[in-house]
Amino acid sequence: MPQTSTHEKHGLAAGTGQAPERPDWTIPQGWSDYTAEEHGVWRTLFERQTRLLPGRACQAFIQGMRDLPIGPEQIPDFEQLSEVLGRRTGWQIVAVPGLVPDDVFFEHLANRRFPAGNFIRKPHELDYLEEPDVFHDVFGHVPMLMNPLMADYIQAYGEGGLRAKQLGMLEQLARVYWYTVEFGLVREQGEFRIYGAGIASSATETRFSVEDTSPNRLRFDLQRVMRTRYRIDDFQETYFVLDDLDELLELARIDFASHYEAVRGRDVFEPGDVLPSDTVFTRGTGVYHAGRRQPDS
Ligand code: HBI
Ligand code: FE
Repeated sequence: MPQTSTHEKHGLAAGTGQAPERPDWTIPQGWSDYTAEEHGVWRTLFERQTRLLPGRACQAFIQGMRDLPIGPEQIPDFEQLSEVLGRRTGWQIVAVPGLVPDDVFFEHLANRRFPAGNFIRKPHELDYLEEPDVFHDVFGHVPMLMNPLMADYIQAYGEGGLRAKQLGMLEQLARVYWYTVEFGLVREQGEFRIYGAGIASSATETRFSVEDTSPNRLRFDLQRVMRTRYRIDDFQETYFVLDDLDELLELARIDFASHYEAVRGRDVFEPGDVLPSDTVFTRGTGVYHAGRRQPDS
């Protein structure tokens, strides 16, 4: 299977059966325990992505990366990252063993702590993994956390998470996170640029998301996105595009409650749907996913 999302298990209960030592699920990063092979995996992934991202990732991503103590030589040390990040936007990186339960995740984000997996994928799974590892979490997410707009937006997501759960609208909120923080595109000088971490940490989806003729690229619309299912096991069929990263600030400030009520109980859209009400930047051919569907028997 080609590289896709690194969040295969998003939304599922994490860490089944293993009780965490600390209630917030954090663990020491254990930096000195990384092996030469693990640092080597980081280097391979790092070099591949840093070649691909100029001209495909948005300016904020490139700039954030430049300003961080991240390089090809070794897996970054979370304390060093947190020092630079903290000075810029007040965020910290904390180590976790993998996916953590939703409420634990939200509590961290609401307090400007980004939980990052401390492990790295194996050499034979460079393009596919089930849980977010240190490459996805650090390379994919941390550069955008250097940006004040994203910094506020993800905190607001954490704060909104618990409320969404109480309102029974966690699925709707998770779709917004998915189509922004993980798989978001933004227009810059009339071109599509990546800001989503799930794309930025994937070599194949980096190209697919901005260059391929198969996916739809639609103007981001909050209620539309709340009603749209997503793919967790393959490239997205549709990307939602912001006009500007400033839109994240609006999203961070508005109260989602009235939007939940507006979409509650209404039809849900499939990942590839294009609606008459959509602003369509590119209408996808759908060829990629058509070729991957099981033929009717
Ligand atoms: N845990 N470590 C980690 N990383 C995530 O991105 C994550 C998580 N737990 C739950 C979760 N994401 C999502 O299901 C929520 O955003 C809804
Ligand atoms: Fe992620």
